[in-house]
Amino acid sequence: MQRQLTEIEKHGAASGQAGLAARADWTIEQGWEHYTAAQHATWKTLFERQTRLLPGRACDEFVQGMRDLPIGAEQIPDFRRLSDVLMKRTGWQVVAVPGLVPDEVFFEHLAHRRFPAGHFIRKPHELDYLEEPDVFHDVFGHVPMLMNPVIADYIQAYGEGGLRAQRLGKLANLARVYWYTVEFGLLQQSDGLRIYGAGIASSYTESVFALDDDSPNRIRFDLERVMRTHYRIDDFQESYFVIGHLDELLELARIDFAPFYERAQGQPEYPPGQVLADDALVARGTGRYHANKRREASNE
Ligand code: HBI
Ligand code: FE
Repeated sequence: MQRQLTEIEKHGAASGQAGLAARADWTIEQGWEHYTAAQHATWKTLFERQTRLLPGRACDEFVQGMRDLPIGAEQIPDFRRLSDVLMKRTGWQVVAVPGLVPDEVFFEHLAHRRFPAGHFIRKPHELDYLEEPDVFHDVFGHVPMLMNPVIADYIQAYGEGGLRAQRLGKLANLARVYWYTVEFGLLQQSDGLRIYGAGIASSYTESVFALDDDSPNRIRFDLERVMRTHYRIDDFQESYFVIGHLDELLELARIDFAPFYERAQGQPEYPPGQVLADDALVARGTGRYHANKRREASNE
């Protein structure tokens, strides 16, 4: 949690400017009027290349959600306008935050159908990867899926489950489920494998890697397995978990995770790239991409 606090402090400090002091729930004004032409231009660059890439890669629900929202190339979206449309569809709102917020603040928002979105946009030299959620990741990646009633309920349930998991000391287990579904999930559609995770959908390079590269494992989603699997925040995932239908998430939103936490307790945990004997494999990866990275790192 050390890294996260550092990010929070950084953004807390950054948001201190221009009268954007955080409230108790960490929300701030988006300050839409204050975006510069250069910031809108960064959005446009990201929007256009991602919009060219995603047909045939993003799942149908993502495409539909995007189509129905006031999200376009020319400007960073105004959260008030997004919320008007979302509220009517699934009862969600988008609220502005300075960046990462503390876990319990994040869960509290989600449990009340408020999606905290970073109000800042990445710098032109970090178009391809940043660890903190900015407005492009949060709005382009997450908001279209929040137009879908299943995802809408699932993410609310995650917020409620997060508060419970914290009390039980099981946050690490729950966070992995969020990571491998909401952030990096793949969906097996009848016409092929598709992206539904926001971390992939908002990343140009990972949208290609997750679907086309032969390096990562693609493994059928299994709740207890995922709870025990570490993930990477610094690079592409070594394994992606595949659901057969979005309704599987509805099931996850309904069940009590406590017995799964019980079962995972004291069981071994797995590094991100490991394949297990009883995994249902969609595709076993070569592991080449990350093996090369590790080799380069050890030669330095
Ligand atoms: N804050 N703004 C923001 N966005 C996130 O995705 C986020 C966060 N705080 C905590 C957090 N995610 C995760 O570490 C929890 O889901 C466990
Ligand atoms: Fe995210």
